[in-house]
Amino acid sequence: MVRLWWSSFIITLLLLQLRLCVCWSEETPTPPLPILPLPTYSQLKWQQREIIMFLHFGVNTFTDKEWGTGQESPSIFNPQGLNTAQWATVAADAGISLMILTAKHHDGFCLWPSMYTHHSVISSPWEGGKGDVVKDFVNAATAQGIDVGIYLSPWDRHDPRYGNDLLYNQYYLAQLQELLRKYQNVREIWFDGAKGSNAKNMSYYFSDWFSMVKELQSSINIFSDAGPDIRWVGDETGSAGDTCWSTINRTSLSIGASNITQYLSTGDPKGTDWLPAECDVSIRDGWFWHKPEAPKKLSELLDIYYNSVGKNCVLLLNVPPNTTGLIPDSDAQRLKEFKNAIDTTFHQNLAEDCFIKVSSQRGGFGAEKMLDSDHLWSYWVPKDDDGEKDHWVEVWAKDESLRFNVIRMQEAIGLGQRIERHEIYVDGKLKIKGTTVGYKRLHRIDGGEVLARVVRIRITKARGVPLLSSIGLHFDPFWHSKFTVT
Ligand code: FUL
Repeated sequence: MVRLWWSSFIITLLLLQLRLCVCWSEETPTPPLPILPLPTYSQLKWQQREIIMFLHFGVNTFTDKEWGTGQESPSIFNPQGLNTAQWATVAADAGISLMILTAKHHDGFCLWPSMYTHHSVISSPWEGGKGDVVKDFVNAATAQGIDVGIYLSPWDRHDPRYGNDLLYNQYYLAQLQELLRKYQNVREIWFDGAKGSNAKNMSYYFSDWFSMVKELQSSINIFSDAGPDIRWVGDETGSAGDTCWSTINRTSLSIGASNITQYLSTGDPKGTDWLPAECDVSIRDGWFWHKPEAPKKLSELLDIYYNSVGKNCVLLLNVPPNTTGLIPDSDAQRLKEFKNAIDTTFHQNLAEDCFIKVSSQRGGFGAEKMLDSDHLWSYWVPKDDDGEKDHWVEVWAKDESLRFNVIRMQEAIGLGQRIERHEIYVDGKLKIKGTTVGYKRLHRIDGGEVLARVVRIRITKARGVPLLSSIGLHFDPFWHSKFTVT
């Protein structure tokens, strides 16, 4: 009797488990666990911008200098045709979603009527001392749906308080509060680490500054050599390391230190902080406008794009207004060409018309996820329990061979950056050996275009199971075989 009872008990249990299994298998498959550290919401938004416009404008525009002395008379600041709406139109035409203005550069001259100094537009003849470039800039950008950012140079060669830690930090913090209380929704604030070799000794109270910024605007991204939200890439050529992690150890960084540029450029796979890199470079030689200079050639800008955005970074491209207060036509025109070249190359993804094979896939996260328009939250997940270390994707031409010269890969960085090493084979031949991928990795095929039946992307090393959110095969008509990949 007891045995019979036991048997029916066990059978009931088994049936129950079976029912549970059936129910579970009907549930939507869940995403894999993330691998820390992860980006914040604001960092993700920032990464998707890809290109940001920088505007260096101030007394240097009128003195033909890069670093003002701080002794400039405000009377020289007189941009008679200043038109911030033109800046915003140039940015909008270039597809830019964020513009950052030098509210104050190293010379200390303020482009807004700060109540804490007279060294500003108040003392200039422009608009009879009643003008406010920062206000005009914010209004013009907002009118075009463009977000704004502010550069407030810590190094100040004009203010007499510079060199007195307490007084200058109070002054600097007062101006931060002034700007961030007046202008809501500032998306990026730029803390520059530059300081001349003969500058006065000065300790900046960074912790106070950063806390104050976040108190006033919690969704802002703070840029500096050491973050806390965006890091400098370590050079001003618009170029990231071939390996570029968005992760790094912030404790190894300090603002203004010259011996960390290599670490800034590559990041650190073991880093405990999510701190993606921004590549700042100017469309001209100088940061400020100088009459004899001309904008870079389109091919140079495209090299910069592939070396920054194409290596998991955001490009911060400086386009300086001239003494009239306008972005020169030559630069506006070059920006349009730049946007047009990028659109032409990437609007068509040849992989969309191909057969896609993958090494394995977790239910609900198939290969098709790499071909939709969501490059963050829709992704392919290989099985992680099949003992297979080598995960791969193959793109097979359906009819005619594929003609392309650019390969695009994107990781689902919302769940952490994972890929450490990858290889790309074209018709069985190893064409590319790469390392990190991150938000976006672009490979231009050395030697120009190829015609191929099959492209195989192998992920040979990753932190955990790799997650690809998008892949693409593209044809860049501006990429010629005479160029070599830098
Ligand atoms: C540097 C500054 O010294 C340059 O003048 C420029 O503003 C550049 C973006 O950052 O550190």
